[in-house]
Amino acid sequence: MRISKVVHYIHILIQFHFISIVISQQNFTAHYCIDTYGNYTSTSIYEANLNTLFSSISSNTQINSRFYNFSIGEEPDQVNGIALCGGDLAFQDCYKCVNDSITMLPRLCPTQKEAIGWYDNCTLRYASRTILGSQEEQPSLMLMSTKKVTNNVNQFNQVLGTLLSRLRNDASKGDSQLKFAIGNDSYGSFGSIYAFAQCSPDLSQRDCFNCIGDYIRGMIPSGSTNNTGAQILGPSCKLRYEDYLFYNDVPSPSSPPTAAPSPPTTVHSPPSVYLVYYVTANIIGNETRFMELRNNMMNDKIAVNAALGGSQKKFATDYVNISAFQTIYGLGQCTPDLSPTA
Ligand SMILES: *[C@@H]1O[C@H](CO)[C@@H](O)[C@H](O)[C@H]1NC(C)=O
Ligand SMILES: *[C@@H]1O[C@H](CO)[C@@H](O)[C@H](O)[C@H]1NC(C)=O
Ligand SMILES: *[C@@H]1O[C@H](CO)[C@@H](O)[C@H](O)[C@H]1NC(C)=O
Ligand SMILES: *[C@@H]1O[C@H](CO)[C@@H](O)[C@H](O)[C@H]1NC(C)=O
Ligand SMILES: *[C@@H]1O[C@H](CO)[C@@H](O)[C@H](O)[C@H]1NC(C)=O
Ligand SMILES: *[C@@H]1O[C@H](CO)[C@@H](O)[C@H](O)[C@H]1NC(C)=O
Ligand SMILES: *[C@@H]1O[C@H](CO)[C@@H](O)[C@H](O)[C@H]1NC(C)=O
Ligand SMILES: *[C@@H]1O[C@H](CO)[C@@H](O)[C@H](O)[C@H]1NC(C)=O
Ligand SMILES: CC(=O)N[C@H]1CO[C@H](CO)[C@@H](O)[C@@H]1O
Repeated sequence: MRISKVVHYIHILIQFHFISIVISQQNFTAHYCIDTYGNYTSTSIYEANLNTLFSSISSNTQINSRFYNFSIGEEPDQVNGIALCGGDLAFQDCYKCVNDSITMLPRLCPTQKEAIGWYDNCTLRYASRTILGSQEEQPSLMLMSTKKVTNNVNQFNQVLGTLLSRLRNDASKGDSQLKFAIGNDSYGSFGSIYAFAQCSPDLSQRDCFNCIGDYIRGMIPSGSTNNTGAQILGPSCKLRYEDYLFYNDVPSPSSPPTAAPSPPTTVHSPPSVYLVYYVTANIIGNETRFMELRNNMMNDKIAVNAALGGSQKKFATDYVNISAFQTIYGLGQCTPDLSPTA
């Protein structure tokens, strides 16, 4: 899990009352346990169906896929699931990630009929309702590098914008097994941008295009950014860019061939400090005000208070009420050996 190499985090958590969220520290990058569509008990048919499904996956050692779509049982106890790996991932890494997911997710969400978990390498979702083919942009989370582009910000944004819209086009033109694109470009002599876009391949071309488009706008709200990296993880699509090579640089990602390829070589530079935003639903009301409240809390209160911590603890939490029913929760932490300005 690449994100586990991130030593310093700032988390923001926006919590709605109808959904329960747990941040997993060591395993998933994040996961959501969703009880909106019901709960199950430990002797229910739903649980039996879930277990049937999991054992059919974990006992299968012949999987040549990066997209798992499954459905077990009859309504109202039907379990529908989708697991999706990065198009740059070798099949054996994909299988391992899916196998890890089916172990972890029901453990973390032992009663909720619906759940979603993201690893860097794969996403697992299951639900009692039909999820195949439907474009869903929430729950999602955004992670943003706190490292800033300081030179040629305009050129950076121009190159980034062009690269992301190219990947949006390329990914949405994929087939029913793979909707995925990676690419890189450089801005002048200043640096490189590497980017990754992927949709669940059961999405239509149009839905994929829209999903990635909305995430591009979420990532670059006013059409301009100075973050050197960011990513948005969602149920139906995933978008990420960094100033270092973070994916497996496969020459021509295509539909899975019949034989599993050997694992591609990977270069991972250590990521920098990350801001993490968890968003469980579309922002209700004034988005500008939301961003303002969020940024003020993170930059003025949490970052400052965490930095003021001693050599044993650099940690701060805070929250701000947006309205009577919507609250932003924030958490910031550095390893305590860092200097306050780092
Ligand atoms: C994720 O995939 C990479 C290859 O891209 C692999 O090296 C790594 O071990 C995988 N991570 C986990 C937690 O399986
Ligand atoms: C599921 O259980 C939680 C508490 O365990 C409860 O708050 C929630 O309302 C339940 N959901 C449904 C749809 O019954
Ligand atoms: C899948 O996960 C199970 C449970 O964690 C483990 O026992 C099994 O060895 C895993 N299978 C593979 C092929 O990794
Ligand atoms: C894209 O990345 C590859 C591999 O790191 C590198 O060889 C190539 O020069 C890069 N291209 C641009 C335009 O940055
Ligand atoms: C999902 O699985 C069902 C049943 O196995 C299959 O008929 C269907 O074609 C699959 N859909 C996709 C998009 O792979
Ligand atoms: C990055 O952009 C923000 C908002 O536009 C601005 O307030 C900040 O000063 C910029 N940071 C750097 C290092 O340029
Ligand atoms: C949204 O919030 C911003 C900043 O608080 C404010 O300037 C703007 O007028 C608000 N827009 C609406 C439609 O209320
Ligand atoms: C925020 O809302 C909660 C619950 O609605 C309330 O208890 C708390 O006092 C509010 N805090 C502030 C700072 O307004
Ligand atoms: C691979 C890994 O990090 N597994 C951890 C998942 O989380 C549990 C409980 O927090 C740990 O015990 C595992 O070691």
